[in-house]
Amino acid sequence: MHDVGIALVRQPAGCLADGQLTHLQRAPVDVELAYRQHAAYVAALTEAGWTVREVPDAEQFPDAVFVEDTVVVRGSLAVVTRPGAPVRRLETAATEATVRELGLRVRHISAPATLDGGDVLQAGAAVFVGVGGRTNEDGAAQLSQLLQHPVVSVPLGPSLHLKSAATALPDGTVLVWPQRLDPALFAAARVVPEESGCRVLAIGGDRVLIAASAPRTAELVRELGCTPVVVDISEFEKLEGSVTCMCVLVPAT
Ligand code: CIR
Repeated sequence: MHDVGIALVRQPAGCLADGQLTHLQRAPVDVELAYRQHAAYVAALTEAGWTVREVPDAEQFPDAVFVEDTVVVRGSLAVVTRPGAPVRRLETAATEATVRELGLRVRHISAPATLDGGDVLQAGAAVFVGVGGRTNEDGAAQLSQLLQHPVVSVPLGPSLHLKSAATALPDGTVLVWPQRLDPALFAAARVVPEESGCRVLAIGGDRVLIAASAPRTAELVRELGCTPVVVDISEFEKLEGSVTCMCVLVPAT
């Protein structure tokens, strides 16, 4: 398998079970199982050709494993975020150091703006930003300015992040969970039957990472001509995480 780029990941912390919760009730987390699930998730990325690069110093941050929220990468530019949850803001320092080591240009979202990477959906040339949850209008406007690219603001209903309700297949088709978001917001959309099923991650070629909790969507993805790569991330789902948020893909140019 040829090198398709770098995948940033971050180890789950021993205190993972203390992560932020917004919509779910706290449930017991099996941290040992979480480590194993994370290792299998990383192996799926490696198998797809990604060179895995670990962002260090995760141990003190329960939500550090959800590294996607700390940076938005587009081309050679890395926009270090200002997470909407104040307790997550210190997570960005190690991410910034890592993207600098990779040689990416670094810019920052600055106060009073807030922006979580989980609210930024890049589908083909389009950039959608979910606002009203962790990300505010200032965050969307700053991102647009830093990327020098228009962004489409999407008002969020009761979703943690935009990508809790909509993510994209390799051809740009957006899988939408219609109970949370209007599919008509997107030019090409498919509704999916399961909450976790709208959260897919295109990992190169026709491969699509998808959670084991979304078997019906995995079938749909197959019917649409993609190859579902199924990973069990049950322990991270208890903390409102998904397949999209545990890595940041930096495609080779
Ligand atoms: C949080 O509430 O910040 C974490 N417990 C979950 C973050 C998940 N991130 C994502 O979907 N992008």
